[in-house]
Amino acid sequence: MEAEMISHSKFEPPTGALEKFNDDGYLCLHPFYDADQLTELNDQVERFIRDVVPTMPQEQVYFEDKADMATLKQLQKMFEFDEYFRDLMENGAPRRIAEEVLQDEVVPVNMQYFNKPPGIGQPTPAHQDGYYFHLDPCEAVTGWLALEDVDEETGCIHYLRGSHKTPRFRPHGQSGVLGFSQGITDFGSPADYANEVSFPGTGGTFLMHHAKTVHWASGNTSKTRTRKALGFIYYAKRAKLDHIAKDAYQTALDARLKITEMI
Ligand SMILES: O=C(O)CCC(=O)C(=O)O
Repeated sequence: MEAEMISHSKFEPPTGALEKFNDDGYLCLHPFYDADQLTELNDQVERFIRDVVPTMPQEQVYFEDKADMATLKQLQKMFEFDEYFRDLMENGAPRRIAEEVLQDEVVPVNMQYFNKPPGIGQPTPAHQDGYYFHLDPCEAVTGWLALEDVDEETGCIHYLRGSHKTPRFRPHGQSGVLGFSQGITDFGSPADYANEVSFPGTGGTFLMHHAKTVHWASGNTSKTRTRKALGFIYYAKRAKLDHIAKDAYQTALDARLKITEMI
């Protein structure tokens, strides 16, 4: 099925996007999708949750409370289960921006749904995505699309400007947070907060960050509002995946989540 209103072919990244991305380690584009497009996207997400999620393996569906289906917090690999989201991932504007900022062809790797349910949505620990991508060189991006208005109360994204420029990853360790299993263990110094930028915004706002950019979000303390978003992960073609390290990491993670009964 073709996306109905999401225009794919016409999109061109704005002038200066590459320079800004290279300087800061992220981009913020808004409004990226207008109100009609956002309605379409939200309708499709609702359909996916109703019709497709029940057919997905449990490793790819995370709940804050797995006894309560209303607390759905994260979905993995949406584009592998559904034509609409495959088309969006493979042919949509996020891919065009990824190609521009990585200056390469890209490989679509993961499309995720992120929700922080009201009152119980947990914080996203500070992390660098590349730490668990296992790429050499670490050339990859994550796009993040707000499906609704987001602010500090519901848990907007925070970036550490320029943090993608450091040659090594920060030390990471198990965070205990389902869906964000690794967090930076020495995060939180005044130097960390000196370059902090946060992105409250309206639904349709689109962010993209480099795989080395440090980012985090607080939990959702609103009693009534959700915080729904889509994530788009693309690897640069020149980035080589260490399959052995990646598979070992994924197998250990899935086993740990099952043992601890988190999934
Ligand atoms: O949605 C969030 O809170 C965090 C998303 C994230 O860490 C990512 O897309 O890399």
